[in-house]
Amino acid sequence: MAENGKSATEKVPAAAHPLSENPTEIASDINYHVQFNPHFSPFKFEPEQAFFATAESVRNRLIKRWEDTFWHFARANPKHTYYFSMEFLQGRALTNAIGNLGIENAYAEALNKLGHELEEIVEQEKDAALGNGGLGRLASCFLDSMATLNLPAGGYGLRYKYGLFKQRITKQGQEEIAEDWLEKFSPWEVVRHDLVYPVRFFGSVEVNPDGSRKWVGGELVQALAYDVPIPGYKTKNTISLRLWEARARAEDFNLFQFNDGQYESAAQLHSRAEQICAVLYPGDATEEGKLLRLKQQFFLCSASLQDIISRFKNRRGGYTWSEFPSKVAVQLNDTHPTLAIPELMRLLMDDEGLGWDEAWDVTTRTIAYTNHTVLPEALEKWSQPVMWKLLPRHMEIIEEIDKRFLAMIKDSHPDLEHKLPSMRILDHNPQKPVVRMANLCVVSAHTVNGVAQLHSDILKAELFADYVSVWPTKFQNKTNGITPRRWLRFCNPELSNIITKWLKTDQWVTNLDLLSGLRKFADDAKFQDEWASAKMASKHRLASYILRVTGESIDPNSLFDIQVKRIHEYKRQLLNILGAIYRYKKLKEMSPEQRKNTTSRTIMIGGKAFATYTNAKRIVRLVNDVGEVVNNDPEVNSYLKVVFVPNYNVSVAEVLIPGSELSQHISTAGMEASGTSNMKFALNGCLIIGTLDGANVEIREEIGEENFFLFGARADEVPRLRTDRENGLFKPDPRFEEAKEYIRSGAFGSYDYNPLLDSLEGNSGYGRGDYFLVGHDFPDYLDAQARVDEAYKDQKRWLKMSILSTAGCGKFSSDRTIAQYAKEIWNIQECRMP
Ligand code: HBZ
Repeated sequence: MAENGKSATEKVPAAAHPLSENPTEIASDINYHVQFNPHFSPFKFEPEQAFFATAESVRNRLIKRWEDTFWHFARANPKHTYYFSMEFLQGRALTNAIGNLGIENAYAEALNKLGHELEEIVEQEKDAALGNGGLGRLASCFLDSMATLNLPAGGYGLRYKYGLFKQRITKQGQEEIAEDWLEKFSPWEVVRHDLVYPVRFFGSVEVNPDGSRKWVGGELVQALAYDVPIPGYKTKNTISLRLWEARARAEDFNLFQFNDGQYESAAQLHSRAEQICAVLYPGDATEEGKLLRLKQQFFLCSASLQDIISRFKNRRGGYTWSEFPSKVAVQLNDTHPTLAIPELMRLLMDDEGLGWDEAWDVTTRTIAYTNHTVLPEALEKWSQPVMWKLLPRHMEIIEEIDKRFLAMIKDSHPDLEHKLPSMRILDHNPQKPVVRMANLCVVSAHTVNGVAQLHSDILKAELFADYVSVWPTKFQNKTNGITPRRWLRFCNPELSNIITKWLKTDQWVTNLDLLSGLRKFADDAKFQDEWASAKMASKHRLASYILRVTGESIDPNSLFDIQVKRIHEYKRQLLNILGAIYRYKKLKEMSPEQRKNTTSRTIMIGGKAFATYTNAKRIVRLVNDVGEVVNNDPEVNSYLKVVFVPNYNVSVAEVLIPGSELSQHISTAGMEASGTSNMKFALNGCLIIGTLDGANVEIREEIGEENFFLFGARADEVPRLRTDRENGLFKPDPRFEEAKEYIRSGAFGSYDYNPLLDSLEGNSGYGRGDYFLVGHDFPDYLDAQARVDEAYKDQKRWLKMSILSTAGCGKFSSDRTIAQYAKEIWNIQECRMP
């Protein structure tokens, strides 16, 4: 900021900004970008060129609001939240930006004048897939809500060159291809050449003459800021997602070696810096892979904290460190950014000269932690030797936190002393000494939250139970939410228009509770008709999409049944496909007359399997193999189709969800922390078949149990069922055996599915014993599916259930979630631009 607190653009009257909403002027602005901001050869104005020029034109509008928001926050000087996340699954930005600015029609008309269709131009944009699943998409929904609620808040992440891989389906199943979202460039990001911070790795710790300690030597890389604007809906507030890129310094390029012909070693430090932001989740089977992941996490934490501290020190009116927590809130999106804890301690003590107690007070009042999983294999544990090597000073600090925690428990909670081996941060197991990141978070954060009520209850009763008596008020629940802008208003314009028409207001877009006003029309024949046509329009769009990407033609009059999410055994895509196999077998056994009485279904399954997760990849292949047989079976294929939707990502979801009628959220109870696609589907009038898991529980409460197809064991029954099974007490249902046997018979090709089927057999053992209870829940699942078939035959009843699903989704707006974080964890207030 300049000394008088004004920006350069405030002092000098800005040149006329191309902010007109007149389509002719917008068209000329787009033309201007084609001509004077060229990225392609002249005279080319294909959809791709039109996309980049349109995006740049839209971005310029955002830049003005963005800068104004920045100065508004700087002047008002409110407390600010920083959301630290290794993932942001932003998807495409164009529709969202013009939608939030309320200028869709003007841009559509402008593009028409230039010979293009907006719908087609929008499709040119590559998804920013800097995330892997629910956790990353949640972060992006949260940014949208923070901006819309005018909160002083923003996100920090990494600018991965290759985001989540692109999935190609071949006869062998899934193939991974690098996703080069930056192949050309991103029209949305702005590089801040003035925001560069040094980040160090390795080295050693030295003692200063006064006894204080400092971290010296090692490898130095630079973090360079790239900002992405996040516009709020119907507000001028535009906040930032700041993504760091790792760079080596020019002086690290060894010119001497290069001139000597040693090209690779000359650029060694450059290539090591580039590795840091090369890919999201590099494989971590090797030691190098683990080290790289840890480097990524530290790089995010260190750069972001240096940036926050620099802003804090430069703010108006000076500062004292004890005030820091009343100006800064840091939210850790799972344990991936846990190193923010020792890094903040280090910066405060070693760079700013605070003592331990003062630094600890500031750190613990600043940082809060969200847990997204109870799966033991997903709870991060870093090897102590690796940590000592990469971050020696941080390990000293972590040791001290651990030591003080032990002393505190021995002193004030002696009854818990026997629990210390599992409660403490450092696990000194001589075979495998590790740092338990979740424990470090629980000990250091002022608040720990789960992401749905059931999940938060499980955290308190199981995973973090021992800590509850130490800090009874530390644990909270914040049920996840989704942004109604992207996930209804923009992805489903037909349904949105009907909702606005019948509610006589579009205020539901920012006050989703208003959807409950639709309940009174649930039986209205006219309303049901309109609802059905909107659904049909989306089903047609989905059918064309499926035809385009798979070559499979599906019937919009069949029931569209969808399960899309990361492929994981606990999410039980296997239960779904076994159900489909059983259905196919029964259809084959029926007479043509009997088949006519069945409900025709199109089962769509999509999702990516982590490259090294073998069973998940077998599931992908099985779905494809089943589809190959079923879809080409003329006896049956007008009653059943099974389609694997390739390369599931945010923009594919935006086509699938509006066209869905039934969606499957069928995880083993207690294992899905929340789920968020369940909310997206229900919001779009799709019925759910599901277990009592994660947010399903609350969705069912909100929309009414009669509108939810429930089945399966409950979370509190799961441990007993597993023990029963270990004791040989499980009696499989014959239908389950029949479905598995059908696969073994070779009905779906010769690929060896035994390793996958074996996981469902036996009573215990690694990869055996049906840990996820597919066999136990199978009969109940089939019964629930039979109830679905019956319900679908009565379209009036089905439409009513569909309307009531949407009407009950008010609670699941991320605006509600973020308002709760703001009030109950961050203590921040809105700061709206006039
Ligand atoms: O976070 C998901 C949960 O599985 C889901 O239930 C919840 O709705 C969502 C948002 O709260 N968790 C993830 O997506 N987790 C990861 O993607 C992940 C990534 C890297 C890891 C571990 C987990 O090392």
